[in-house]
Amino acid sequence: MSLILYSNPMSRGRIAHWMVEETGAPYETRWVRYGPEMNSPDYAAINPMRKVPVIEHNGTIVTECAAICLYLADAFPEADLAPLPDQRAAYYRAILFGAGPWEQATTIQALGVDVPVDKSAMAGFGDLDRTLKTLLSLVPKEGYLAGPKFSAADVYTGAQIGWGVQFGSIPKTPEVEAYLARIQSRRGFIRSSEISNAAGAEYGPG
Ligand SMILES: N[C@@H](CCC(=O)N[C@@H](CS)C(=O)NCC(=O)O)C(=O)O
Repeated sequence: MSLILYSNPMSRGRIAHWMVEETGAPYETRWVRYGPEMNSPDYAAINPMRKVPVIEHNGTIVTECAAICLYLADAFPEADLAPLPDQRAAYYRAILFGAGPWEQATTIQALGVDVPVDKSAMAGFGDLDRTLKTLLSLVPKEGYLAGPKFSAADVYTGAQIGWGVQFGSIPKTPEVEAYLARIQSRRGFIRSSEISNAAGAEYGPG
């Protein structure tokens, strides 16, 4: 069994790193520096997007944080990171809402681009206000995004919620705060954050 994580400590790779830790499987981390290393032909052969993260599991390459989380949950069923297949409605919705509408809305906001009101029907996320309200409606009072058990949805979309609070795009309501405390007290989150924080100075954007 081989599991390799290609990441940068100052990147969305932290999501994949947390997920890898949650599987409990042994893995190797290969830090990839921004700039020439990420744009090299060798790395482009691994991910033609020239971005991190990537995982390589027994020779199979998976890119895209959301796909990595979904893939690892299925590849390591013993880690119990996905609901049963017939109980995955909230699980898929939470992950794909985070990867689609929420990512788009926050990217557009960070770039300072305004979607004209008469064009919001064309935008998958509609508008930021609607997307934020919908995301907040997914945050449970108790338990987790996909039900009573922690799952890959809490890694992927939970990480997005954590960053949203950190960078001010999501309000720190009591529910959000309590939810983040539940997921961020996990050993996998703490360990992956410690490893990335320690590597940040050497491999971060500088
Ligand atoms: N959709 C991708 C986004 C990955 C991404 O944008 N990664 C950034 C770091 S957070 C990156 O590698 N940027 C380097 C570059 O584009 O040169 C995912 O979810 O994995």
